[in-house]
Amino acid sequence: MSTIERFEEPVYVIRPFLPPLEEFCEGLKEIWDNHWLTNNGPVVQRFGRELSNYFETDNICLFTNGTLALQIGLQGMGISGEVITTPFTFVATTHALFWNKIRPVFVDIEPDFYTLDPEKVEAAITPWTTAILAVHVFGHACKVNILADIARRHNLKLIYDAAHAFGVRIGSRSIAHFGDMSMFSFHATKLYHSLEGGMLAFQDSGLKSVFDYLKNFGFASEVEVVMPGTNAKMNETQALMGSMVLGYVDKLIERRQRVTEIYRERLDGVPGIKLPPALPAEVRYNYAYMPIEVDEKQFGMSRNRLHEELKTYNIYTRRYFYPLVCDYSCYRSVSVKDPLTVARKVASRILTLPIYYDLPLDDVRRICDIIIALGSKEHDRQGSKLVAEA
Ligand code: T4K
Repeated sequence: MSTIERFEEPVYVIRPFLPPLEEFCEGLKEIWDNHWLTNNGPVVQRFGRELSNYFETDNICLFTNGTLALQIGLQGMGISGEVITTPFTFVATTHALFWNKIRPVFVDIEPDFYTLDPEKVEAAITPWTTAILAVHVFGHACKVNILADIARRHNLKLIYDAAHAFGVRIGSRSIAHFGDMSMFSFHATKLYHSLEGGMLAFQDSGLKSVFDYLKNFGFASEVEVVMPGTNAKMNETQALMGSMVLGYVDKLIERRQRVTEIYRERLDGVPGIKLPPALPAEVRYNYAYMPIEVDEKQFGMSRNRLHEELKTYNIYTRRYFYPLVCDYSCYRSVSVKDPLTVARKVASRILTLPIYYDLPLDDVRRICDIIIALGSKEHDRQGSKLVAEA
């Protein structure tokens, strides 16, 4: 263990990709020249067209962040009553429901990819259910066909929190084309970002004007406000960054794939470390996160201890997503009927490892070696303790 050195600089779970500064400064000149900073300026409009091309649909709408996008999306679609959703997500998924006075009905996830378990979804439908809000967590595509079938049979809207799923494709189509609506986050911590930002992609083109009103105070003209909207507009600087990062996104995904391969090669077979299985062949993955599960008994130490021990090596992993959303104090009063057996187990074991574009591949190997050594050291320690006790 002593031979593996601590990282001199902190290694965080992510590090945002930034285009060359000169490129960004060059782009800023246009904004300076325009003296147009927000409120659907020319850079936002151009960025919208670029994203339409990327996602192969005109039915998109840009926002200042993903949370407001989802909140407004739910409101614009008129979702109410109960919505079946996952507790294994970032808290913003549930917050968006609550801001719309919608009751979340938490059901379990499936153990391989941590997405909503369709069987549990179907069992939780009541006369008050209006929609399913599923999350492509870590960029893992949900079981889109099965969920679509359930939604169709029960006349429910199918909405995806696709915050992690930029660049994911299923077969020949972008993941944005599945379900009635999908929300993408362009937050700095995402593989693709616009500093902060969010986007809705939707099937019903009639929703476009509703979302546009809702994100801009409901203004239809200088003298007409048609609905009580809010302010959730993307600004020109966000759009500039988003536009630039879009030019690199294939490279970013490619590089993350390489990082993931090294993690998988190195950690596969390590006792007590579980990696997600390969995704179905028709899914083009984006390598958004690098989740592992830690089995305390087999690995030798708990997930929480590994998380702490890694900090002593200057490695800052994250326990995405622990605690489950329903266990946060603000949601503890929500009645949860499903025992959430899988979600609870996963939340107690999950650890997301550093993954980002400029993470040197040797650093990835070193992170793996440190994890492996920590587990073996603990096994040795426990072994000696057992021998001593005997
Ligand atoms: N739905 C889902 C499923 C989501 O995951 C999210 C957001 C949303 C909805 C909402 O979308 P947005 O409204 O955010 O667009 C982070 C992000 O803030 C959040 O966007 C993201 N999910 C969530 C999974 O992760 P934190 O609280 O973990 O972030 P923070 O500040 O601790 O950053 C994580 C690490 O990243 C830090 O340890 C250091 C590094 N970092 C962070 C920032 C902001 C940098 O190196 N540079 C930076 O600029 O929530």
